[in-house]
Amino acid sequence: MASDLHSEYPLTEAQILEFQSDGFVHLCSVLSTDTLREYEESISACVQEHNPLRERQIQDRTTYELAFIQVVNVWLESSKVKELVFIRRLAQIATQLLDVSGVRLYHDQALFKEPGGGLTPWHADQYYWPLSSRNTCTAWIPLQDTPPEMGPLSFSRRSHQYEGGRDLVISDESEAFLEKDLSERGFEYVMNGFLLGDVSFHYGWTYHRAEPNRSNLMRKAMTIIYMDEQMMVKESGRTEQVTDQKAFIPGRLPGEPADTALNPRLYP
Ligand SMILES: O=C(O)CCC(=O)C(=O)O
Repeated sequence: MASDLHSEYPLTEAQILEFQSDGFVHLCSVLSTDTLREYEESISACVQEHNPLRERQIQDRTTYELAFIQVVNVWLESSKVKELVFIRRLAQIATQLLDVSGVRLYHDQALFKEPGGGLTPWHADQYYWPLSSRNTCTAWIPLQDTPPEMGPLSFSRRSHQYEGGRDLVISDESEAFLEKDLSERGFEYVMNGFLLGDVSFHYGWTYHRAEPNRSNLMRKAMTIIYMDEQMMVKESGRTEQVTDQKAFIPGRLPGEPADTALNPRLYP
């Protein structure tokens, strides 16, 4: 097992402040290329086995389905992938960025954008989450170098402070509304390529998107979603949040801790 899975990554005060004020941070050389090559194979095998779009012809797909192949809680499918999701270094970074005492897993997802795959529309993840506070973040881990033409994750700087559009599901409508609204309000669009080993972290309320994959290679990314270890389940009438609650915090009711067997504490 690679040593970077368990040692800590020294974050500077400036990087923590950048995350908290911009809503995201792009960190370089967080994981070694050897580590990622080792895990890429296991994640790809799980995506191939559980690909929910296998039977869906391109012309029949929705915008969401054209954006990526999505497989959730991959750690439950493979002990190898579980090693990566439980990686101490990433959970330590999430804990420090969120400035909390520790973090639990909300869930993980592999997001593979196919060659020629469409854009990921503007959205904020927390729209979907029945969670009581904003202390959540996602680590976006590309599994190969991801230059702009492959559709790296991109962000709207400081948009986690902005509440407009928070009732929009990922869709053509969220893309059209937020593209115009965020730019008219002066939020800066930040799109940079990633090298293998780079990892970005963004708050659950930070608006983000990804360009289409214009290359002829699969854009493979693994994501790990962390939440404050003190997180509670929030009362919600939103269908997507009720669905998420059943899938990712099964058996817990609003007002109870989000600490089921699917939400192990990953740090400290
Ligand atoms: O990988 C993508 O295209 C989108 C990823 C995303 O929305 C996320 O990780 O929150």
